[in-house]
Amino acid sequence: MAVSSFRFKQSADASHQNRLFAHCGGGFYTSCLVLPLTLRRKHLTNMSFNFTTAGESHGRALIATIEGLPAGLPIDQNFINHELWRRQQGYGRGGRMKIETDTVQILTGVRHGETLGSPIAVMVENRDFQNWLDVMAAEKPEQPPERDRKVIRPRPGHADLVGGLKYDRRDLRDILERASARETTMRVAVGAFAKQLLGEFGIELASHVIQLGEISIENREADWDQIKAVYDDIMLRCVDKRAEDQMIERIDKAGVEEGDTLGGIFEIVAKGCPPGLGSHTSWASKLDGQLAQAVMSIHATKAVELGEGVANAAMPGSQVHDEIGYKSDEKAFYRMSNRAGGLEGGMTNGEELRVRGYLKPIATLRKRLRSVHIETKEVMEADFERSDVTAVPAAGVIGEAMVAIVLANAMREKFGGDSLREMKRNYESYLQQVKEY
Ligand code: EPS
Repeated sequence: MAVSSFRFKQSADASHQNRLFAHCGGGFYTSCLVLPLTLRRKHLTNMSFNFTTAGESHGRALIATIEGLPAGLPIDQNFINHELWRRQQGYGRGGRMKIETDTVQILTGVRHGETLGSPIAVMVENRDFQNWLDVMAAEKPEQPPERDRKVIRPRPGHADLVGGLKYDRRDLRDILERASARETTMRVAVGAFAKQLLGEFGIELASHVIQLGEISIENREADWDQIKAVYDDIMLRCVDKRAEDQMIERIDKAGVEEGDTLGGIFEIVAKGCPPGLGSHTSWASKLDGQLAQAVMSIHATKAVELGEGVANAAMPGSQVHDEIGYKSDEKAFYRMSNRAGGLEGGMTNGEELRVRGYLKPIATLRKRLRSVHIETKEVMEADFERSDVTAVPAAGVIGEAMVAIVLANAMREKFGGDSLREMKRNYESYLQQVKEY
């Protein structure tokens, strides 16, 4: 089964611990030094947030395992299910979303509503699997399925062809089942755990759609309250209702009249981050780089922007950099603007974090593009079954999850602790240090 994993490299602290451990025991531990970094890391500390997902789009179920949450974190299953529900909303989704009602089952690592500090395993069943029992069976069928649902005309823009070449599969379903954005269900489930950790420290996330196809909201400087107000919208999670009406019309035109698909831009905002998550000291610890990788890994995302990064490239420095002020009553530094999107030197600076993802249009088109039959090599139209016209609002929810995961990891690396109480103590003491600066 195909497996994707998202594992952060170790922090400076963790590598220090490894060195200490390696030196205290002679021969065996010294030999540990030559093991791959992640292998040593994994067995020595639980101070980073890791997850792995597994599952095919029409297979029996989707699975995720999570490591690195402290013990004693309250977990609300209703919240996880609500986040899964949010990912399924949005005007322009296809027929599949009418079949699925994604619901999480927590299999391990949580007891009586609190984490145990042990690995957590979660599962979401694919209802559609009942319609794919023979096609997706794990065992080799005695007779070929009545309808084999083979994919042999790769879709331009999808993983089909290059995946088939690389993995040497002659039915491209073997590629598309895992390349499908269905996998993001588990990222949202994992992100809901990350959000619950962050919530304990007053960090909240939300997202909104700022562009769909060529239609953009008028004022892109939407504030937190406006974005939070559309958190549960079922249409496009757009703060500008006039633009949203136009977007809906555009989706109807693309989907019904043209058989086409649309991309767009979503923005994620994280409020309440302390200054100093991430680090300027090495490329891998820079939080901006981690955020870009995490959001870029969302299906169909082709560009990531931090703050006003794109517009800033065309402006003089005096109009770009956020001037620094100080609030004596709160003993806190602040920025007079936030064009940097809350990040300086690869670290959070205490302002709102703003991350944008740019999506290309979905690659499964009713208006078929030219492709080549992988067996006969004849030029013909690409395969099509059913598709979403657009998934920009869903991508925003997935983006929230990915940003939450990056932040949860940064919080675990900085504040550690085996229990939530210990982690909170470390956090409070750091805030005091910042205040006294
Ligand atoms: C997807 C194709 C559609 C989408 C799917 C992603 O599914 P199906 O092939 O079953 O019609 O609905 O997204 C989801 C199932 C989901 O949960 O988001 C694709 O090819 O990527």
